[in-house]
Amino acid sequence: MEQTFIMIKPDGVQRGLVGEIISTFEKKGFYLKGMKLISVERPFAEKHYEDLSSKPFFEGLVEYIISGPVVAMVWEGKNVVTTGRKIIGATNPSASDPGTIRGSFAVEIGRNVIHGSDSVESAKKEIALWFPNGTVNWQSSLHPWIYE
Ligand code: IDP
Ligand code: MG
Repeated sequence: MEQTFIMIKPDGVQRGLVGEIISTFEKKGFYLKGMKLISVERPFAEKHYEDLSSKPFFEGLVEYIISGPVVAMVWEGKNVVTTGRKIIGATNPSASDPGTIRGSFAVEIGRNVIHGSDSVESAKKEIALWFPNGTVNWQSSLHPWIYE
């Protein structure tokens, strides 16, 4: 089944939003397949955001991601990449719909609380980068109550 990489950024951790964010994905019916609290070094953050290295905000973005611990997670489920992005909301919280994570909990684009992979391909890349030793293979006993 499809997987996505979700990261609660340092502001989300500092602000005590970890539980609520995990709960949102759990209650939706997605399965947690990997999770760790980790402080990343600058070169790792630069690698994660390498596609944005030419952007004027790149330096600030890297500073932001290394400013404190983050929660890195792998979530699995049908259409989890696209649906995960909908749950997260638009990049700029000013444009994020109410009820989305960014729409509910964030104000500024540079403090937008959470990351989610933007495609199945980048999810695979990001999961390999953040979880080089793989993730946990398990299946919820609730599966038939969520999927027909
Ligand atoms: P995404 O997180 O919604 O996928 P991206 O365009 O991939 O958005 O940008 C990655 C992150 O870089 C954003 O979540 C945000 O924290 C930051 N960012 C994006 N655009 C800007 C900007 O114009 N100014 C400051 N930070 C930005
Ligand atoms: Mg992105």
